Amino acid sequence: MGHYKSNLRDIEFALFDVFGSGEQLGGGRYAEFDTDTVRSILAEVDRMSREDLAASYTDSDRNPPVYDPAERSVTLPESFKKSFATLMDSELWRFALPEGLGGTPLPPSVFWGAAELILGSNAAAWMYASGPSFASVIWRNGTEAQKRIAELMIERGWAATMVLTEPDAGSDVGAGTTKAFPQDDGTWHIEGVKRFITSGEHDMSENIVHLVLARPVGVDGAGGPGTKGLSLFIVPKVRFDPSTGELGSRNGVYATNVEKKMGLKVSTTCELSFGRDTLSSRGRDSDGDGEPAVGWLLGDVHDGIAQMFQVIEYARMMVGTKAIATLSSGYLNALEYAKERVQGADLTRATDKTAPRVTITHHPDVRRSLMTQKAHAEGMRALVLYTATMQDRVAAAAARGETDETAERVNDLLLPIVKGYGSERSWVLLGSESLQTFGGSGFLQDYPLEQYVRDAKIDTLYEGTTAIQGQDFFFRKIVRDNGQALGWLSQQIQQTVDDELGGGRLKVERELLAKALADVQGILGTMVGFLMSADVRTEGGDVRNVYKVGLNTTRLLLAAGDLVVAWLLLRQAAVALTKLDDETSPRDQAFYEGKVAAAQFFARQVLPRLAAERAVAEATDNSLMDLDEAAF
Ligand code: ST9
Ligand code: FAD
Repeated sequence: MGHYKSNLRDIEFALFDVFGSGEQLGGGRYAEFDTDTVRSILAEVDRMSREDLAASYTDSDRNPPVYDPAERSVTLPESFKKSFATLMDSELWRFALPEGLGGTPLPPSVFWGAAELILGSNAAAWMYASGPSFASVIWRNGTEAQKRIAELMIERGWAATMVLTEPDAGSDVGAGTTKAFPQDDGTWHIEGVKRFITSGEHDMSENIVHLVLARPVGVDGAGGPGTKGLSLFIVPKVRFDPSTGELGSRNGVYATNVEKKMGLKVSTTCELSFGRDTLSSRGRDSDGDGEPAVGWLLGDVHDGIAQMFQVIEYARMMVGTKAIATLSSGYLNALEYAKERVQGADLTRATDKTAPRVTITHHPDVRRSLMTQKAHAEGMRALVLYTATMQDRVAAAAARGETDETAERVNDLLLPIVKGYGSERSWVLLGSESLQTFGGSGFLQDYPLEQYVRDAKIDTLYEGTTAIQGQDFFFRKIVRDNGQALGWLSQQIQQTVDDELGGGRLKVERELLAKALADVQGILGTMVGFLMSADVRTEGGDVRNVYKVGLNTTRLLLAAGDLVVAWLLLRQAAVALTKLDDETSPRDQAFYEGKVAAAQFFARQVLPRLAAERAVAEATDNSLMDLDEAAF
């Protein structure tokens, strides 16, 4: 048995029984997929993930990629190459491509349901498979000639990267100093050093197309300070004939280092050096040095950060899904272990030294831990899939030539929760609960948990740290949006309470949900008050009050995550209760009872903590900011 324990049953329940993803199938742009077809696709992705993709997960951690500094090349382990080839050969990536680029679009909610299976079994394979989806960004934004590059990327299976970070420009992307010099032939020469670039070098495709943010030099109206002065360039590893794709000479971009990491080791994290001067200043003299790094300006427009955010939004959804997928498998591994591990007597017979020993699932604290894991994993899965249903609405509107503004705004609002809350809760619970369930055995490499913990930590860091997600959530997704999306979502939650969803069985949970909604609104109201009091144009305004906002952005993000997860669990429980009214098989009955139990547990054990978070937020002062740094 491989490491990966999927939960296809719960994915299908959320998609088809709770969120109604099946209703859009069988007609319109999804005419070729009915629910049965989609269920069989999901079943095959599940099989492939558990068997073919999971097969190399451990081996490629123990035998990570090898970097050759002389050649500046990287060799990946054979086991991983096999998994990756299986994923690419499955052509699942076509489900995320537009039809014009050879895609067969599936509803985004179904796509992300399938994505969870791949990301839980071998997330690095998914990341190396980014070529087609990055091609679609080039296709959407590019000139006619660049659209051909997008087609070539797909035809020839080229890989791709997103290149933002520099040694002195991480969260602060706008501090980047990599430059782009215009050339007479319409191309650009890129010069600078980028850091931490995922899939920046490997030996699994003949070419890698880098999407690079750089600051144009000597161009009117472009190249100014900050993120708005950055433009996006297409920079291939190997130059090519733009009509046939036939490979030419090596371009001047090289992996000048590959990082040694805590986890996710098979995913290469590279320093990339671009351009003639950069390479010569590093004293390199092997073949290829002195070559410029030649690129093209995407769409021939200087709109780099907005274009790059099309990739980032997708990648933030991906990172949140990866984190949650790992927690789910961590929980199911822990559950299996707990059902078999015999240790200690039942607490009711603790003083009887002759009492029979029981499996640890009999111990209240282990049950508390298991239900904590289950409720979070299933609730956050619902969060991902609910967010994806907003993307379904966006796609459906686009197909009609319209826009669904509400769905766009709500999707934007939920993305930092998926990424920030999803990764924080998953990483912490994987260590504090899933690994813990194994006792000392969890610390060993005999079980996948120690690798899960190492591999999941990155999810709180890349694609914007949790702090950045919290700021994005408050300043951009709430304040700048004038609270429209949040207002809509709050109304949906309130509606669940008003409609008495779930009847008498969920009465207490609805009351707890209503209280939690008030607490989150209380935290938000307090923060908005701090923000307004920071406005120096108003009487008594003190700009330093904005610190009080910054002291609470992560708190608000996590509290909002708890609220939304509790709401979605409650909605799931209400559906489960109606199913339980009908005759069900023993297996289904256990599943539905588990859904109700998870919602009740989360509402009763997690939501009451939001009152304390609110009290902390309301008591915020600037003492921490007044403290001399020497006192830390
Ligand atoms: C990284 C990669 O970490 C990690 C993993 C890579 C994996 C790659 C593969 C993934 C895909 C695989 C797909 C495979 C599929 C295969 C299928 C197989 C079957 N939303 O607030 P301002 C824009 S990469 C939208 O002033 P500052 C917007 O244009 C590194 N847009 O920002 C805005 O203008 P306006 C990740 C947004 O103060 C402009 O930016 N690094 C958003 O200048 C300026 O906005 C990071 O994520 C948004 N939420 O800069 C950096 N926000 O306002 C984190 C901004 O006019 N740091 N824009 O609309 C930040 O995000 C900062 O907040 C900052 C601040 C840089 C944006
Ligand atoms: P810093 O920005 O220096 O942050 C340090 C700490 O300060 C963090 O806790 C952060 O939350 C906090 N902080 C910083 N600024 C603020 C602020 N304004 N307010 C509050 N707190 C703040 N980048 C790419 O471009 N492409 C990739 O493919 C890619 N892949 C990666 C893969 C790996 C394995 C890793 C480790 C990184 C990758 N990155 C990639 C870079 C990644 O996106 C950055 O590491 C991340 O954005 C954080 O930047 P930093 O590491 O410089 O940390």
